Amino acid sequence: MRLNWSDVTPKNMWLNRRQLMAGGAALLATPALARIEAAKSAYSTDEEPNSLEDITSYNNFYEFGTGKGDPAEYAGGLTVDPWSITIDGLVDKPGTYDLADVMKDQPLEERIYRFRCVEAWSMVVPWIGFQLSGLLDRVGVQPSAKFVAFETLVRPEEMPGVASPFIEWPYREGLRLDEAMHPLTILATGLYGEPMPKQNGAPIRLVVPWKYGFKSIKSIVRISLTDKMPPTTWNMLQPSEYGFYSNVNPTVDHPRWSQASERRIGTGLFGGRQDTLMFNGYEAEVAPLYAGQDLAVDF
Ligand SMILES: Nc1nc2c(c(=O)[nH]1)N[C@H]1C(S)=C(S)[C@@H](COP(=O)(O)O)O[C@H]1N2
Ligand SMILES: [Mo]
Repeated sequence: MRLNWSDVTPKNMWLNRRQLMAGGAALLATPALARIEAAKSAYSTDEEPNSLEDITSYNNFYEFGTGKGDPAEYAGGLTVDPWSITIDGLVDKPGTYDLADVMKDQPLEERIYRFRCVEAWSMVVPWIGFQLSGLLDRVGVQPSAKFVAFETLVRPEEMPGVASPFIEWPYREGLRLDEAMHPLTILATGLYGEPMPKQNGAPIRLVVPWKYGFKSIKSIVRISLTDKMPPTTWNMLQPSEYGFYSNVNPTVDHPRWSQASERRIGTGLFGGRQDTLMFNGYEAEVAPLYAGQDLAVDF
């Protein structure tokens, strides 16, 4: 099932949430919530999603601090409405677009994706989002464009972490154009059928499920089409440890730790350790993107 943003606006969803809190459990099945949960995608894994509690309490979002609990503790003060995204560079229709305009006519789906952090933990997250390709098609990518660069908001008065200069803010990420256009690559605006929690990158963040989690940049305010490989935050910090591609690859270790296995967050005392899959399990879909590349060199 496909949803348009006009069917499920954040306003409706928040309204439903308020009704839900005022009216009790009987209102759980309000139409917008029920419909958004039903929007399952063929790209979803059938693995059990992590709990909302896991997904919203164990985060990396350095704009709010480096601790896993910092985003949940400090992101509450982030203003996410109004929100606009500047789309510029090698596009036919550059401009600064309101979030509602960015999402206009883009079909929303629920995508249950594996998510693998470079720190060797993983989760399964039921995202709500739309394909980045839909937005890029709408703004018109010029033939000379080869890469897409992304930037996160920098708002010191709401983001205590940006006072620390160890990252050269804004947080930046990038994809090759064919990676950006791949149907698995989404801009996510929610999870578990609700608008994106702030600690997870409200109101709109990238999700690239076959790459290490740091590629999935949060709270995006700029998308630029370029003809040169753009600088990216982790590569700028430590190029010998973090490459531009950062595809999940159990055969290419991080210089300081193995990438062969991962700890699934929330799976309890007995186990939770599992083998990491090539391209995080999305090999059939994305391996052709890298035909002819040596992934130990292009890590
Ligand atoms: N702007 C921004 N985006 C970011 C990060 C960050 O610190 N700042 N952390 C990245 C890392 S390392 C990971 S693992 C994921 C975590 O996403 P989650 O908290 O929704 O699980 O966000 C990525 N996106
Ligand atoms: Mo990460």
